[in-house]
Amino acid sequence: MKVAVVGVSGAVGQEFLRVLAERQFPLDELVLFGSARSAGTVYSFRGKDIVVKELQHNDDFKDIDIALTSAGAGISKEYADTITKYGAIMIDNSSAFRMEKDIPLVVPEVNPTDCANAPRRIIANPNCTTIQMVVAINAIEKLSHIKRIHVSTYQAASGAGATAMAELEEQFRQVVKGEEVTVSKFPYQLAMNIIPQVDVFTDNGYTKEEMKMYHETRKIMHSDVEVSATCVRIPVMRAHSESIWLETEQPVSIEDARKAFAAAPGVVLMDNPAEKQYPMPLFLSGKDPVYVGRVRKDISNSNGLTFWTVSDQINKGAALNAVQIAEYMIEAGLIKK
Ligand code: 2RA
Repeated sequence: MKVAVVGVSGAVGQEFLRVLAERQFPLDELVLFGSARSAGTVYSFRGKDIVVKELQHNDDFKDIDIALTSAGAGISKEYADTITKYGAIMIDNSSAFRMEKDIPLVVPEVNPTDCANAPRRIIANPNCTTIQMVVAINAIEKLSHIKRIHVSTYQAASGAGATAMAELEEQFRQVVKGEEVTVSKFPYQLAMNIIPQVDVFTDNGYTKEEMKMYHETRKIMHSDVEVSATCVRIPVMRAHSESIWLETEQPVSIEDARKAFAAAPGVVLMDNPAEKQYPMPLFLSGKDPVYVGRVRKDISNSNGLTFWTVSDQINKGAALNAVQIAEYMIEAGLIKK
């Protein structure tokens, strides 16, 4: 099994290396691709040094079985044919193909069998906020169909990349020293602040990030669920948090909801308010699961349920989900080992 990572120098690209090694992914050879700037960089994988190759339109992907790509939508669109034309399966973390009708958008805990319908040999990895939410709400959907969701996200700096994480750290240092704060990756200073904008605004007043949660959730869940999101950037490094309110067709008891969360694949229930036990990003960065807490019935709607989730944006929100798609496809015989 020959695997390629495209965009290896980015935060998600580096997380691919960590996840592939940690999960002892069944690969015989790993090939790393990057921009002209990162070509020549050496990364170590399973004790072996691998030199980054410049991504080019050539036959470098001839013997590749799986390509994990996270280099931005433009690169994914430009290189999709070059990557897949010899038969490689491209699992793409960018937003390039997520809403294409003939490209499955997959969260393995929710809709793994969609991988079987990939005529272009491309599988799209959903947006981090969508992955986190659908892993959690899938537990409730199994109890009663979810008709409506309101979600507020509290998104870490990592979503804007490694340089954004470094900038937030620098901003905190500058604030402490009383220096002028550097602002470049975000619209405003993020340290000691929150910014109610992630990505650009669309005509309806929602941002592209918020509309991703609407469209992607409906595609993954094969559902007519109505989703209204407010996506907010907060001064946290790596893990996203989400406050989710949902309305189901039939009432769901708090006991049944908790039981469903506790049994749900990819979910850890962390819900003991009396002991101040609930998910917090500071302590859950780097972990695999989606953590769920603050589960309660909506006091204003007998079919309403509300809860809180935390999950690592770079791990389950990107690299881990993509690798789990590859693992599923191997297990299901959709990719030959
Ligand atoms: C963000 N979800 O958090 C977006 C892109 N990763 O910025």
